Amino acid sequence: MTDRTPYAKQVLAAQSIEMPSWAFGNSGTRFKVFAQQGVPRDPYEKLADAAQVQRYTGAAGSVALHIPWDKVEDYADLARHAAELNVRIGTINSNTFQDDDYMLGSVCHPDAKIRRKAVEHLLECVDIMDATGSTDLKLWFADGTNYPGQDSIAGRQDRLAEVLAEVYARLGDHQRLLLEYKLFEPSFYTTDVPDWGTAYAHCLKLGPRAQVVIDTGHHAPGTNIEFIVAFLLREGRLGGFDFNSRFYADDDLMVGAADPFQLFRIMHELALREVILPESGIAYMLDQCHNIEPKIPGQIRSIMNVQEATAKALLVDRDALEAAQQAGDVLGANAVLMDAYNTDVRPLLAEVRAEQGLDPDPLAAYAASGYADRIKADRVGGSQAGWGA
Ligand code: LRH
Ligand code: MN
Ligand code: MN
Repeated sequence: MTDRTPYAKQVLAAQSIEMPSWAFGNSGTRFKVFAQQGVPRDPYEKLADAAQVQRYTGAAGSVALHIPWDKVEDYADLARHAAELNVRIGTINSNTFQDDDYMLGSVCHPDAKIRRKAVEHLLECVDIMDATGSTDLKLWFADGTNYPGQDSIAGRQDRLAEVLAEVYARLGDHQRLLLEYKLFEPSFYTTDVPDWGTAYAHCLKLGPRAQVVIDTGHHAPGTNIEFIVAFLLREGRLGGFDFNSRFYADDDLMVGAADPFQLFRIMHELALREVILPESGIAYMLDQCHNIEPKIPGQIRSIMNVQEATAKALLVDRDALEAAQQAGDVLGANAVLMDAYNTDVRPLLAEVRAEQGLDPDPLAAYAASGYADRIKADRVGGSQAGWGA
């Protein structure tokens, strides 16, 4: 049996997961946003909090922005601030779902004037990418309908295709368009980008720099997400992930909290193809809200959960797996996977951290730092993540 530990350690030391700026602001459900003390008052402070996660995990090197939640005067200055804090600005997420104008949709709206407004916003997001050095534009559309007959299903696809083509044409050669799908919500009858197939078909028409984003909370119960991962990877159209976990719908809970085995199965498909590291071009992001738990520790825990699933996936004995598969040894092949999943990788990750000069226990180190008390004292009147704003 090959000792996969040195290889796993090497990959884990270089892994980087992107944090969402919105994880650091107040958030909640449509019933209530619970305000926590010390939350950031502006995007600069969100980056400062994100930098704490990077400081204690060493595996969270970038922060996704959401526009206009993270609107600032000078985006180049925000990027400089990020660099000083040892983080980078990552994906730029557009927001065409919170204006009254978008009641009947944004890029699929029947009225060309509303579609134009949405396109202008998306183009502004590309300007922000230019200013911050971000390479990825992430599009999620809340567009859809609530009632049969409300609008033309096919007509809405035509409008969507037209808008996507205009935005794609504006991208630089080094920039990508990442299209995210979601089964339902806020629309309940039709959703204009409801699944990976629809997203994939639009991306194919656009060109190679259009790729699909998998938000792990955006599927019907029981969906085999690792199949989608394997398929899109094979086609070169897997752009990235919005990691989170769900018990029911789009719960946005901490990744790996609800179903760590599913996260492992996803990471296994990625580990097999050796696309865990940033050079692979796959954007590994968290898309979560910490409604009732403290936010910085919530992000630290999430990063650790991804690291644990990754470590287990990297430990899968691929030679033994392949041999069992070739031999038609169903139970043997399954056992190889389960052996890796059932390994306690926490000591291995503690070693990886210690070798990087980090505390082996990121949560304890953060708790001991006194940062949480400092921000509670210093910041009064923090802002909301955007949800319920
Ligand atoms: C939509 C979504 C999308 C948004 C984010 C805040 O449910 O997953 O990625 O940008 O939540
Ligand atoms: Mn998402
Ligand atoms: Mn979501």
